Amino acid sequence: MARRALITGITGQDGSYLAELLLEKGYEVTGMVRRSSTVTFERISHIQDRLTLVPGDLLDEASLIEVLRSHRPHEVYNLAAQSFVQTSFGQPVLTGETTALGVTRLLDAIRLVDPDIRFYQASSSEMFGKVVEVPQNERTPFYPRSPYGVAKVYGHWITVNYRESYQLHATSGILFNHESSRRGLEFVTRKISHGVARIKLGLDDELRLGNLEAQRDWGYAGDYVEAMWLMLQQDAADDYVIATGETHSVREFCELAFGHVGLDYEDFVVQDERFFRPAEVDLLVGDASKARAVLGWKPKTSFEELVHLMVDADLALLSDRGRPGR
Ligand code: NAP
Ligand code: F7E
Repeated sequence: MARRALITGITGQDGSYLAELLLEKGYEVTGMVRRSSTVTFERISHIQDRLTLVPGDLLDEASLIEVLRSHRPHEVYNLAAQSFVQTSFGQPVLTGETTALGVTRLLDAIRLVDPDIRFYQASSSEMFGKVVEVPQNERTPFYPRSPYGVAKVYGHWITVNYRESYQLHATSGILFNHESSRRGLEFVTRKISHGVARIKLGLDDELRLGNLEAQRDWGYAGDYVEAMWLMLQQDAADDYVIATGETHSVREFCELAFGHVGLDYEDFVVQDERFFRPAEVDLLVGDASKARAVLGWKPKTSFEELVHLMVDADLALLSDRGRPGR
């Protein structure tokens, strides 16, 4: 019998890669999608006929219970969230309702419908925020710097709490930034790769950004969804950091991305106050040695390869040759 998986957030970047991976592994994949006035299936349109899409929303517990009752998944991957840090400053309550309390609603639905379900929570390096040690591992204390980060800390601890209180197989994957050609246009990496392509093709003549000195541990989303799956195949649920172990600044990302098409970023990048945050996360770099030892996971895509694949994909997209790429 095929294993059944439910993915919340299937229309997002990670949801689309995870759905591809689980289909390859022979899973029956159900994706929960929320109501919207326009179609949001662009990232999954190439696999849509192999998926079952069901309505539901992390803000509505009854819808979660109904999805679990009617599809009876063995594994639930909770990828849905209000995931943009900048928006969380302007919409802190919505962010808390979705990204924090949404996790409890889903865990409670699992407890009621089928406590044998294995659960994955999409936790984040944003929980480390103003870091208290470098690099960050599973034991590093949290110090979030945005309503998003605060909400993810809640999501992390409620996952641990349901594991310990009700013996659920509930795992928290603490993933550092991971990117791809399917990244939302508002996140800095995609904003840069898309901006570079627009400038190269003569569609724009500048790129407005915020803090160029922020440093992140950037990996490739396709590599990271494999870690999510591996976590749910372990006998015992646990917490894992997933990262490359390298850190680079936004400035370095710009330098490589513009350089890839023969341009100098300093000729095009303009700093704009609008893109600075009330509180910043200056430096993130993860230590994924536990994931390597226990899961046998390591990243396959280098920083340079990531930057190049994103710029190439946006050039192809804007030159009208675009496909859902890697
Ligand atoms: P994303 O592209 O922003 O996708 C977010 C998904 O959540 C979308 O499918 C969105 O649906 C859905 N969603 C939002 N609010 C919802 C609600 N109330 N009910 C149901 N679904 C809702 O995010 P991502 O980059 O794939 O990230 C996946 C998860 O990992 C998120 O939880 C994120 O916070 C976390 N995370 C991401 C990273 C990263 O670097 N990418 C790192 C660590 C953790 P619509 O299409 O309808 O908007
Ligand atoms: O910002 C700086 C910005 O929005 C990265 C989410 O997936 O990863 C993501 O959160 C850095 C920040 O991602 C612009 O100030 C400069 O320091 O791409 P970002 P994020 O905030 O790190 C974590 C792990 C998550 O969990 C989140 O869901 O880049 N930056 N100039 C800019 N950022 C943006 N967005 N736009 C700019 O113009």
